[in-house]
Amino acid sequence: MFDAFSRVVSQADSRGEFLSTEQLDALTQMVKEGNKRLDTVNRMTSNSASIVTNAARGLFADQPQLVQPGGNAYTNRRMAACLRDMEIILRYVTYATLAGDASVLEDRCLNGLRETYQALGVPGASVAAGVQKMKEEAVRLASDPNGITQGDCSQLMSEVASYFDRAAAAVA
Ligand code: PEB
Repeated sequence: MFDAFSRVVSQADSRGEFLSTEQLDALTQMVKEGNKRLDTVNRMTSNSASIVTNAARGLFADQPQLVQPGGNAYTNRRMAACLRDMEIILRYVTYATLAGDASVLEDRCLNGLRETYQALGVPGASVAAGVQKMKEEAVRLASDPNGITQGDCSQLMSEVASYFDRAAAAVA
């Protein structure tokens, strides 16, 4: 599991080289803009319950067969498992956002998830659709200009979006 710092250390060490100016400049920028990252993680974390439930509602509105008899989210047991899965994925996206690196998400959450869903008969494309809904809501909440210092967060928002996209692509 890497963060943005340990990743460049590992890369430089594997070549037996000092850190490059480009690497140091990129990390300097990341530190300078660190408050944006922490605010984003904070907003996703403190709104996690509503991000999950709204995305799930949207998913079941679009794909009502999931909650009808025979559907994969039918019965409270499966519904609970579904909401929990979405929460787990969101949690790992917040970790990746804090770390500035996708490896924690890849290694601890997405690795083998497609195979798990195939074995369980959980429709991966539907999970991916739910993840995309969480992405929209998380980016909307994180980029809300109300009550926060103003600044350009476009790069950070596309980074956050890319973590959700990775999760969706891993199961679709
Ligand atoms: C992954 N999900 C399920 C299981 C596992 C995961 C390992 C089987 C064990 C269990 O039921 O608890 N667990 C989950 C995860 C990690 C982990 C992401 C990462 C670290 O450890 N059903 C739907 C929707 C979707 C869904 C499309 C969006 O119709 C999910 C939610 N996951 C779902 C369901 C089950 C499940 C299990 C319904 C239960 C399937 C079953 O038992 O029939």
